[in-house]
Amino acid sequence: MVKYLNQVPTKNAKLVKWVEEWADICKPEGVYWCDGSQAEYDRLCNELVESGLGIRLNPAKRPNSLLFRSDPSDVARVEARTYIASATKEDAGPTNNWIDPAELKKTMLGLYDGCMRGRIMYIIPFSMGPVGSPIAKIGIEITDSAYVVINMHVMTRVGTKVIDTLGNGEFVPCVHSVGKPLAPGESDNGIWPCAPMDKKYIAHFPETREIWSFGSGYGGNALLGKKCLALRIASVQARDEGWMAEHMLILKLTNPKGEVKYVTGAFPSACGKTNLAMLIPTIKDWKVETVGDDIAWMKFGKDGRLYAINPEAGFFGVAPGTSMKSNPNAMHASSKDTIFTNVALTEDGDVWWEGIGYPAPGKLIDWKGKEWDAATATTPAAHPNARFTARAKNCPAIASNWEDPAGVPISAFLFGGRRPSTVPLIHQSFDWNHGVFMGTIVGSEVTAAALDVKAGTVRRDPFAMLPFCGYNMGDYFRHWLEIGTKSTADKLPKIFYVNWFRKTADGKWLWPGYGDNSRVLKWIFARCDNAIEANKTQIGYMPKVEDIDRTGIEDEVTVDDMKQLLSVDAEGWKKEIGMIKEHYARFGSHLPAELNEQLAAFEARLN
Ligand code: O2Y
Ligand code: MN
Repeated sequence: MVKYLNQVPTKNAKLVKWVEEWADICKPEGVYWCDGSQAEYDRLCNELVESGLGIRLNPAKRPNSLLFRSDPSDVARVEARTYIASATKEDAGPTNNWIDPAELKKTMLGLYDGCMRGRIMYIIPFSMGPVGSPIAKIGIEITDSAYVVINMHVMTRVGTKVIDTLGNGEFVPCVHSVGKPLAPGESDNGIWPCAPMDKKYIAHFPETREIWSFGSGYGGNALLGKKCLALRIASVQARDEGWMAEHMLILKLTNPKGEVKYVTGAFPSACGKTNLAMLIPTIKDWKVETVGDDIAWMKFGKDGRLYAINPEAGFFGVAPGTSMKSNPNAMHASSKDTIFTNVALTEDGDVWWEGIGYPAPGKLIDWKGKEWDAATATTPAAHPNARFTARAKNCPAIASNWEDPAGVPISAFLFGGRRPSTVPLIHQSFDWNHGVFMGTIVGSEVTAAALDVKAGTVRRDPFAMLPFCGYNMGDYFRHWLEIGTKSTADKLPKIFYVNWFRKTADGKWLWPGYGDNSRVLKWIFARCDNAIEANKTQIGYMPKVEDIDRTGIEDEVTVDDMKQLLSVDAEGWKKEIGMIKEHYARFGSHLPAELNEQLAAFEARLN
């Protein structure tokens, strides 16, 4: 018999039955339906602080903000424990971990049995996207973690309004447990609950659109609306329904005349995606505003253009490296109402991390809860994947129309990676299929010897979707090609490849990056209007040196630097061809013929 702690807010019989079935399996102390209110958020924050899991930061420094420290085994997404349990291994493709869904469900049901003993089962109704938007989707997450509930409050739209919109409709069922039942009288005692690594599972069942997560309380493993629903499951829905679920930022670009264009961008991790989404232009009278920093859902409008929404409501940003120089808007967004995880605590109750832009103010408590002194420390004070969970509405750069339920019309797609050599600052595809080819070869150069790969090797991350595509990536390439047949070239976004990370032969950065990336966005804006000529090269259309606005940085970036940044490194690309062939070989018969044609044509242009 289910013990409800508050009133069941829905008459959706399928939803109530599903919740009661899971309550029977997980055996929580009680079941609580989240209403998404501020009062609920505040109460859960207070309970988390009283339980010793959360630390309330000094309200004079960080109003309404908490700090959490996770278990050292539970600090990031775990790709090795993330599964696409589709009907066949071929459906998951060569880039995903696959397990037979029946076998995985059997294993996980064994783990879920009684896993919530001594805990509350929270039911979180959430909308990915503005509630009621035709592009949005509703999920229901069951979790035994109050930390997950408060993070979902920030990252998604939660509560009664979602239940009302759902009515008797369909939802994506998401089940999460930290995997640490409590014995009678036992409590967490301020220790982050989770299960050992070999018991952690982040499982996706694409055919039934289900998500089951067990054993981790951290980020993408536990906040199931983000990577699990909005990318892995949504990518499958998008394939089946003719739309796009992409790992892309969305920015709004306004020129000095007040004309607006929207741009999305897919970049592998550690390429400054959040920084680009929030950049402050260094060129006069240009404005960049943020619509989203991580995920874009795009559908065709009646006019044949692609319209994007940001399915999220907050930012789950990496703290280390975020500073008033690299991203002032993220610093402001996280100045209040923020949940910090695995950053360091200062003596006066504020937070600190490596790369925050000023030295540690005295002694700290590090992310493991130990005393930390910059003078003697041998380990970082904040975990490198420490995070801030901040509300989008607290970001000064958030666009006034970021929640438009119709979405915003997209003029350009950007792809990019960290490429110290070969790839120029910017080039534009000849057409849609050539742009898709560019997306398939996205990647970053691996430099760290410790990663057990040859330095200079490019780690491919097609469309920055490698860990997030819920089906065979070869078929996902096909889906991109098909999207290009659904509209006309004048309506489809133009496709660009950018590289902010080009270095000289002696290892110096050629491009200043950050706010100066607006100079490249200015060229993109003009190209979208067909308002500027470009050089046609073997790799695509490229700017003339004088067409990248260097006003104010002429000394820092010389004409010679620009020539290097905008040159075609034919020898480098010839070497790249071999690597692309190896990369494509992984997809076997699932690789669309059009991409081999693009590759052959590229090779011919280079010779
Ligand atoms: O490590 C995690 O759980 C978070 S991963 C993440 C968070 C925000 C945005 N993007 C990512 C990512 O891995 O792409
Ligand atoms: Mn991401």
